[in-house]
Amino acid sequence: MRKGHAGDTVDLPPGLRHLPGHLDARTRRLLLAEVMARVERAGWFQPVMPKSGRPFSVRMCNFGRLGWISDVRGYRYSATHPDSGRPWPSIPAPLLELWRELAAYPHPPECCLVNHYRPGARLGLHQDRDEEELAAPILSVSLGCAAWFRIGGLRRRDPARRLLLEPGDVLIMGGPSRLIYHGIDRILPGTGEPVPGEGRINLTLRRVTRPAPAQSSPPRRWSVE
Ligand code: MD6
Ligand code: FE
Repeated sequence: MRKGHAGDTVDLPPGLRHLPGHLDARTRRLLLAEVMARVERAGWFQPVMPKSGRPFSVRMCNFGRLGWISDVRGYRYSATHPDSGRPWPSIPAPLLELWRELAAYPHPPECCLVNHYRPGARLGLHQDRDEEELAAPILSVSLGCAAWFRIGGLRRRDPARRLLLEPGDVLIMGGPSRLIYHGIDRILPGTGEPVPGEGRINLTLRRVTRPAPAQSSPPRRWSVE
C-alpha cells in the first residue's frame, strides 16, 4: 500500500487508481448522450454464464472493434453483436481522450464494454483476463447511481475491501493490479444522476490484442538513395 498520485484515494494497492469525480456534470451528460445513442442503435444483449446458461443480472453492449461477450460456449471477444450479427458502434471520442490522458499505454483501446445495472443487479467477483495484452490497464468510468465496488487480491480467496464508486469516478486497474479480483456488490438506486432505464452504467475500456512491435527503420547503408 502506498500513497498514489495527487487526488487519488489513498491506500489502494499499487497499480489501482481511483479518481473520484474525474468527469464533471456537463462532461457526464454529454458522454451519457453519446453512449445511449449508440446503445439504442446496437441494442443491449443478455450475457449468460458459460455452461449453466444462467443469465447475468447485468445487461451489456460494446463499442469498438471488439466486444466482450459471454454465452454457453464461454467468455470471449467478438467483432459482432451476438443478437444482430452487426459490428459494434465506435468508441465515443471523449473516452478515447480519457484513455490517452490516463492509461499510460501507447496504443488505443479496442473495446468499451457497457454494463447496465438495474436495481438489484450485481457483478460477481472476477478477474479480467480474456485480453491477450495484459500490459495495458483497464480503465472504467461510472455513470448513474453509486455502487459498492469490491476489491480483492490476486487470488480469489484474498481478503477484500470495498470502495464506493460514484458518477464521474474513473478507476484504472493496471500494472501489479491488472489481474486482481473485483466485482460489484450492490448498487445504490436513487443516488447520483438518472440514466435511461434507471440504475447504473459502467464503461470499461480495454486493449485486447497485443500490438506488433514497432518496425525500426532499416540501417542507413541498406537504404536506396
Ligand atoms: C463495474 N467494473 O464497475 C464493474 N473491471 O460495474 C469492472 O468489472 C472493472 O471497473 C476492470 C477494471 C475496472 C472495472
Ligand atoms: Fe472487471
